[in-house]
Amino acid sequence: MKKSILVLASAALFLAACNSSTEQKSSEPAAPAETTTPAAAPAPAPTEPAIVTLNAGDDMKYDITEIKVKAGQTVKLTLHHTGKLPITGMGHNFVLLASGVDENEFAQAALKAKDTDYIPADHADDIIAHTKLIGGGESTEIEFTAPEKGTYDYLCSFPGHHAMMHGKFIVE
Ligand SMILES: [Cu+2]
Repeated sequence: MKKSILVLASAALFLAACNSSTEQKSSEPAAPAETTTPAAAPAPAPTEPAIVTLNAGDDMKYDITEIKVKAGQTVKLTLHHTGKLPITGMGHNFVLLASGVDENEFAQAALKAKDTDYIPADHADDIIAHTKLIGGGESTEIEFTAPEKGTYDYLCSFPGHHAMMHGKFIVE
């Protein structure tokens, strides 16, 4: 009886040893892969400017509704009015709103700012950058620095246009 217990015990020990050795083998991590990519360092602000060309015609639409740039990047944005209608009937601009600004509320305020081409002076803090208002056949260019990472709204603040003329300005 004693002998058989001993045999069992040693068998158990042997099994345990076997198990642990195979377990160790299977759980042993594979040879560490060569790390070819260096640890990610914060990217410096890009030195190349982002060139953005936005077209809008008499159909009251921007041709681009998503613009992507990098944080801190210089943005050179050109707005072309490809239509024929005059500024009084079909004026277009580009207004980039600050983070968290409600597009509808801003557009409402812009309605009352006819004297300043629908850029409401009392909402200056809501605006990161904007072009002047232009009519058919005209172009205008602005340059500004992209804000911090995030998604921002842009719109045309001419009365009645923003529902059709708006887009996302994505800073990566
Ligand atoms: Cu417009």
